[in-house]
Amino acid sequence: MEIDVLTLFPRIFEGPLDESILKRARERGVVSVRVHNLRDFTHDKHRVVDDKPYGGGPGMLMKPEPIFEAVEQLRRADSCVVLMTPQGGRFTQARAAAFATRPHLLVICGHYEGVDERVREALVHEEVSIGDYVLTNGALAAAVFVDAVVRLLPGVLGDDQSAADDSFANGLLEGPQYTRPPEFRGLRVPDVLLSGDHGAVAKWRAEEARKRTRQRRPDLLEGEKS
Ligand code: JD8
Repeated sequence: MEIDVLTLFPRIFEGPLDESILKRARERGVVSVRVHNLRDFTHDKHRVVDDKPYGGGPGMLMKPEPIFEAVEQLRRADSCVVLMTPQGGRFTQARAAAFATRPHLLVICGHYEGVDERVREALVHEEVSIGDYVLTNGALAAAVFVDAVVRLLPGVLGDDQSAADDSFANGLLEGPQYTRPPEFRGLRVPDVLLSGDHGAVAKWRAEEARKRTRQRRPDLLEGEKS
């Protein structure tokens, strides 16, 4: 997969993308991520990327020209152009899996109060919000988006951390998990996990996952009526 990201703050990406699983995926050539500074697509002396909203109001908008210039230069016939915005549909595991099948993602990070509407009308295929809280701009949202999509690409996760087991992939939260020692400060690991009985362990985990999901995220159980 190839991913191009357009932002006014390229450095926000460099940290997250250069660590751990994403770093390995890039080194292995599973994904190629290029981060572009939108200012590099201006032509004026002061490299201006924002302007005042018509009709008045607080703050500034991203002006259309640099975004059009960048997208027209970077997009291909098979691109999916994504805009990070609080007005987008909620990003879910199912949407991450759908994006993971695309050969090329071109991700536009909003900044300031947002982007000129003609960017949406003419360039954007999908608008995505990562959740119902307010961020200062779209760059961190885009880093979250890229992380969630890339880890689903074939060959990124090892067998021992397969994406199929994830919370949300199976629609349930993970239950309690323990590692050694069997007793720590008087707190014991449940006997069933030490029993060596794989059937009993699987049954216990399934029950605990369901219990935790019912208590904390009953919305995830909607439609199967518990
Ligand atoms: C893009 C500008 C900030 C938006 C004034 C301060 C996503 N889940 C999410 N929450 N917030 C964003 C997001 C916020 C953004 C931009 C994404 C561009 N801002 C502005 C309008 C109101 N604030 C997001 N994805």
